Amino acid sequence: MRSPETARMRETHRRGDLVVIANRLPVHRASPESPWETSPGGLVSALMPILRENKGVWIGWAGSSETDCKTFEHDGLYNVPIYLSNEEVRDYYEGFSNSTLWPLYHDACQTPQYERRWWAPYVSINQRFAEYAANEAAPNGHVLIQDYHLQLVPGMLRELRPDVRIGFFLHIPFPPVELFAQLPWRRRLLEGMLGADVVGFQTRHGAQNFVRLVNRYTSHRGSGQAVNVNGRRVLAKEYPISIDFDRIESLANDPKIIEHAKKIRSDLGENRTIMLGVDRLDYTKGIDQRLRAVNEIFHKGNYTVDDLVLVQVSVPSRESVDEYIEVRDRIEKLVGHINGEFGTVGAVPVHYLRRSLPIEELVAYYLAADVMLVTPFRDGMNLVAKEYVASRKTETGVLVLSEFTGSAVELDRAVLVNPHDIDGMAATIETAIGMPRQEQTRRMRSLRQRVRKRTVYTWASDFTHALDAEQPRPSSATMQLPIGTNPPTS
Ligand code: GDG
Repeated sequence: MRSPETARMRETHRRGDLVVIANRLPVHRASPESPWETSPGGLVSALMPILRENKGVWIGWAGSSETDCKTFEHDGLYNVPIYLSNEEVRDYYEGFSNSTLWPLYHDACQTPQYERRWWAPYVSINQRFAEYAANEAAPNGHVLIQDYHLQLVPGMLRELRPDVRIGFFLHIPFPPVELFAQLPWRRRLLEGMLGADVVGFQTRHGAQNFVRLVNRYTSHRGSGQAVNVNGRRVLAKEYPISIDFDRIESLANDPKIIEHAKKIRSDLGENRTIMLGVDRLDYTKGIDQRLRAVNEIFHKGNYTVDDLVLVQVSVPSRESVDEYIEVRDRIEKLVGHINGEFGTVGAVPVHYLRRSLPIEELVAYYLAADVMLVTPFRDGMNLVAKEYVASRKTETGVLVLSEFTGSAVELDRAVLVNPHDIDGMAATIETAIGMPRQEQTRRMRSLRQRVRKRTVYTWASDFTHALDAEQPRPSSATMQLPIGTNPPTS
């Protein structure tokens, strides 16, 4: 039963008109006694603004240390935590989501593991999320399901609640037929996604791959952006995600942050060119190749440690997955190698910060950086690239961007690189370092126009409008869940 407090909050907030389901809640806390804090990360950065405005509900896992699953409000948003046991985290999250799907969808840049024992937990956790959502969504409400961890939820939720509008958005790339075909569970995943009214991707390529795969591996037929699922139309389309441009720009205008940026510059050396990398510590982000390219630049000898410095901010991520431990070791060895070889007493070529920084500090680094290095092997979008651009009100600075990011589609005036080509990348970074001010401005002005024009608000409004535009669902009232399946929400 709901507590009177929960019922009151639900009434005042018109709770459940917009429900977001994601693997993680958008908040975390150090211990059950500590206060909740908003978490960093692309998904959270992208969705918080719309939810705050719509007083939404967010359903997600609260993290391993949270066993007491009660609904709570934080920062204007209802959080509905889902409990996962240690074994479920191992199999559904670290296993199927992050050791099968994540590497496969990122061009198999690490070998995907196809462990049969991870599939059943993936199915049952998806079912749990679907049941929570069925319980939380208001009649005819909107449910936005996020990302690769939850690809079966659209189909499962449609079974439970045919009245709600279901949107599914994939934040990571959707792979081409030849790669997806490897998956032993390919048909089930495609059919799960087809439970949505709108299936959104970061790029047109992703949407096209999806329709091709549906035609090849399911009994349904699609053409262009539409798939016919037993007479129901499913829209498969690109909705490139973005950032809150005004928020980043106003941080970049904040005198305290500008002061902080000046301090960073004077600490690092006024005459040095500052290069910056900001990433989750993930093997897809190409941090090791970036370091190899920087190593190559110092080797070539056109620049010394007195001319050039790289600040690499790496936010720890998925630290219990083996491949993440390995990439961290590789990166830390490379940093040690470069600093050992090219550093002097009092100056090192690479400053490596393995921690999450407050957004204000991050923007101070964006302001201080002359050259921003965003070099993933594959990335759904990459919001860091867009945040750098939004911070550069002076229209100076150079964005070096991997052509394998979703952002490269819109940000084609960046300096594009192939992260697999270390020599090419080193040469291109040297060009960026030496780029005349006029050329920097020409490019940055155009990049800023692009990012300003399509913000996270545009993304949210395009996606939810598409959801509204799809044919109306049968107007039945909320379906009752079978007795015994109602999850404990309060
Ligand atoms: C996935 C997809 C897609 C980073 N360090 C700190 C910090 N961040 C924030 C950045 C940015 C976000 O995290 C990172 O976003 P990305 O887009 O680069 O990457 P993923 O986390 O991999 O996100 C990606 C995204 O979803 C959205 O759809 O673009 O392709 O992989 O907003 O600012 N924030 C703070 N401190 C840090 O140290 N506060």
